[in-house]
Amino acid sequence: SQIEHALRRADLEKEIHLVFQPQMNLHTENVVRAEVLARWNSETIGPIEPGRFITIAEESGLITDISLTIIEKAFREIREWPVPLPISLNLSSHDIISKPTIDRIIDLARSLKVDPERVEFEVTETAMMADTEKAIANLTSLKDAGFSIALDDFGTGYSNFSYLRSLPITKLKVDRSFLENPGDPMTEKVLSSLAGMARTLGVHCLLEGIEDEIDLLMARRIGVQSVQGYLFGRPMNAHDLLELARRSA
Ligand code: G
Ligand code: G
Ligand code: MN
Ligand code: NA
Repeated sequence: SQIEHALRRADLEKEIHLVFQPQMNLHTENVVRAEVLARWNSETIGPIEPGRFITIAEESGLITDISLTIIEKAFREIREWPVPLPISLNLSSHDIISKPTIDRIIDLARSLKVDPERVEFEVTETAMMADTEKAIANLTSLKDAGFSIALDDFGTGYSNFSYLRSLPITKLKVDRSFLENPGDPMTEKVLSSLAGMARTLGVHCLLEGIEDEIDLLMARRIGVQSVQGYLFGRPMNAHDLLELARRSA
């Protein structure tokens, strides 16, 4: 495709940049972390949505370079921040099953002197399905190196309790699709049971997709620890993120 061709020829260092979306502690309303989201502005075809270019990169074998470029950029960025705000980074399915990629990530943090305690990786249930055993082994290596792991898009897969318990995760990120019908009585029941699952597993729970006060009240009722969504901020540049973090502190 045209996008794949442009991606192959792209100067990733130059054409990919990062934006950051704040995650707030629900009780204090401080910024407690930021999710790193990649943006690709192709020199030849203009801006392409990450949902599209990440998928094409996975299908065409370009994802490893792209993921490592994003991760290295993020590590170099956060070293310069005046406050040690933690981040989370999305891993794709290929990254999770590739031991060389995982080892490279651990090396990068070491050589750039980034504290792994500041870095969380987000993985989806679907991304792990390709090879669950390898995924668990690699995520365990990341966790042993000091990184934390969040299960992204939680609730949209088929994970049962015993499977979830076998994963080296420290957080569940409840998918934002559950907030599409906040007026529906079923919404609160479903969200409560997902948050209850996090409590039973003894892991942190974040609710995504908070767009208005109604969503925020729902988050408070179901009892999650943190929230993310347009109400607190769209993905933004590092300067704006740090300013927001400073103001909320
Ligand atoms: O910001 P939003 O439209 O930016 O992102 C769309 C989708 O692309 C989300 O599902 C998000 O997880 C994914 N995405 C954004 N940045 C990255 C990235 O750096 N790596 C991977 N694997 N996925 C990303
Ligand atoms: O979980 P995932 O990595 O898929 O989430 C990142 C995506 O979610 C990005 O595309 C981001 O822009 C989007 N997003 C973040 N907050 C909100 C929100 O409040 N509403 C909607 N509709 N999308 C959001
Ligand atoms: Mn994510
Ligand atoms: Na998600």
